Amino acid sequence: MTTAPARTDLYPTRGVGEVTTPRQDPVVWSKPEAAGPIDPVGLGGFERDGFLSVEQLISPDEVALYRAELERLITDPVIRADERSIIEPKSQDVRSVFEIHRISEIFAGLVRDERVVGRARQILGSDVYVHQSRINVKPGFGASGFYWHSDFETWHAEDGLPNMRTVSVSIALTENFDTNGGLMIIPGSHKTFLGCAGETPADNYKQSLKMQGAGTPSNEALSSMADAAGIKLFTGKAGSATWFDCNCMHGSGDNITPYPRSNVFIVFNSVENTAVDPFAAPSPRPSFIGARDFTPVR
Ligand code: 6CS
Ligand code: FE
Repeated sequence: MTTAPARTDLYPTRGVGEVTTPRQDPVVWSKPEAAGPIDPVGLGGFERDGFLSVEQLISPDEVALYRAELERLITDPVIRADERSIIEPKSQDVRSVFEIHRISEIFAGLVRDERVVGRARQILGSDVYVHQSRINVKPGFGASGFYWHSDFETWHAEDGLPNMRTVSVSIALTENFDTNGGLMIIPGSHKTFLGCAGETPADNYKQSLKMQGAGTPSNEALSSMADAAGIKLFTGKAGSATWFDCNCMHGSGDNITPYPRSNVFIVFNSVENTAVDPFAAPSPRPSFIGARDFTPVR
């Protein structure tokens, strides 16, 4: 009987207990002098903190275009019934729509925009493809947030991404105040991988995209990370953007204000880091959450 060749798992997680592993990968994969939209100071900050803010990535007119497209998508009953739409448990509003770069030509154009994909190529030092895209509506009046987690922990465990060569961008489509459930990141947390305790349940994504269970840090681990480095809350006008490394420990609070915190969230993965079998899950997640088409963005 032939057994599968043993493979290296650089970032063990979802075992019996919590285990930390120092980051084994670069943060910025391109050379400092590499051409691209991010200047050397910006790249240095991204390497140190794990994130980079752009005050105005897209113009107010472009925000209006994408807001209108978001409204069209979330009010379309066909989209609402699509498995790629996640519904808010309480209000039954649409919470997120995945794979918007395939559903919407308008959002596909944003993915190909040099201001967006150019920054991803510069950080990842290679051609890139979209591992995941979504719009998060986060309407007011009680939309729930996302508990603390590292995206890479999930993308490694459940989607089979081998290395930390993945970057996310969250582009604000409504103003992110300090009150309406903005993104919070622990600076520098991207440099340590926190392997979480507890096996991945079958079909975990059906629960985790509403409220993540498996793959979240213990109170002790979270406390020591936050005590050491603090917590940064991202605010900004519509059109602002936050780029953050796949392994940042981040989360966002509920939004009980009347002001929605809508964003478009695009995850670029290096074509040198394509998904293999999951490292800690019984089976891969559906391709609308973890892409299996590695065609580079052109
Ligand atoms: O599981 C995921 O892939 C998604 N979940 C969260 C809370 N952040 C990253 C990603 O969109
Ligand atoms: Fe996340």
